[in-house]
Amino acid sequence: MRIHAIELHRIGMPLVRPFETSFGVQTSREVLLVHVRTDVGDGWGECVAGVDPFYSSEYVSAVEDVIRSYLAQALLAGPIGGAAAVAPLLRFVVGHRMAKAALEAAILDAQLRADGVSFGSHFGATRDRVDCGVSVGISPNIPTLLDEVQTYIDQGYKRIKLKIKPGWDLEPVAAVRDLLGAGGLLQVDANTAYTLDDVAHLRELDAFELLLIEQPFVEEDIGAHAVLARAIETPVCLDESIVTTSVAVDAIEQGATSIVNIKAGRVGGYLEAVRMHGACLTRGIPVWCGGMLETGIGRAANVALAALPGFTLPGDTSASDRYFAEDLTEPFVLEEGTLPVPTGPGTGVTVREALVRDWALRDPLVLRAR
Ligand code: SMG
Ligand code: MG
Repeated sequence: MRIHAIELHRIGMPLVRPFETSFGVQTSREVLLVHVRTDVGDGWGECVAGVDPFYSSEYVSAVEDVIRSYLAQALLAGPIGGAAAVAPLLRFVVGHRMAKAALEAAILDAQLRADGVSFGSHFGATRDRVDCGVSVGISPNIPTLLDEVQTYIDQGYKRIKLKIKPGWDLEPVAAVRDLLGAGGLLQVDANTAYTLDDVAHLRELDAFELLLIEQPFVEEDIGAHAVLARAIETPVCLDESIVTTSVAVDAIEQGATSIVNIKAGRVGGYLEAVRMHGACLTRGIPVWCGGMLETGIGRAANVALAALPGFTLPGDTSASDRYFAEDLTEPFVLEEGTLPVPTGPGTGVTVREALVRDWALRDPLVLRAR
């Protein structure tokens, strides 16, 4: 495959409601899209990096810069062996996995569209619909939180995830457990807001029969999560810490994570995510598909990934209307708590290029071989 051009589009999309986590409040999604033009056709990829380096060290402007300054030329210089060749070609740059993942996704989309193969078949999907959970931000107060959760229950979501932080944990979790009743699937995500000093406090979450607690400590402190996992009954699940398959295997072996949140952007691409799924499946470790407020482009690929057999827990694969009044592709609509796995070639969705233009925050950056 020969890549003629890599176009970087920066789009702003308002969120239907603010999304608050332990590290900040977001009211819009500023997203970087990669459009590749190749000799076999076009492809689109979405970058999961946020506008600020708060969830991860990567952020949109850094992604744009590393693609422009380093990554693009490695792909434009000559013919490449398809999407599988992208990660090896980009290994000379340390880290920057979200940037690499977006490039790989766009190239994979172009390749699979040309081959007439869907992301799901290429990954090894074994289901045609996936169970969906929803991530619920930190609320101004408990009644507002319960109203929001009730809306999602009414819509049919199969699992609720609550964002927590010190000062917003036991009380909201108790209230939502009451609302859901004993059998309702409930989990929490701290986005690194706690430290080992909080172990006794976090142990109090054991009373609420949670599916898991996600990433209580900073990403580098995998050993601290192993300490917590020994001290509490609630399963510990790593998100931010898990940046490669070998890190995942190491964290599993240390007892730091008994469930893994897989996000393709965080691990450098869907192909690495599929490898990570395989490593977890072999070890009997359940996985679920994380989310990064994706537009329909990233959501389509996530739903395909979540259809693999080891994804046994509902993912943060909510419907388009959880975040956006209008999506960049045909919308993903929840049906009985599930979303359909796209079956068309590539991501299987069509990018509404007029919207990409309407919502552009600046002119696209077009990169060609030097
Ligand atoms: O796409 O529904 C989604 C977002 C799910 O909570 C979610 N993601 O740590 O898992 C996580 C967060 C990271 C994004 S916060 C900007
Ligand atoms: Mg998380």
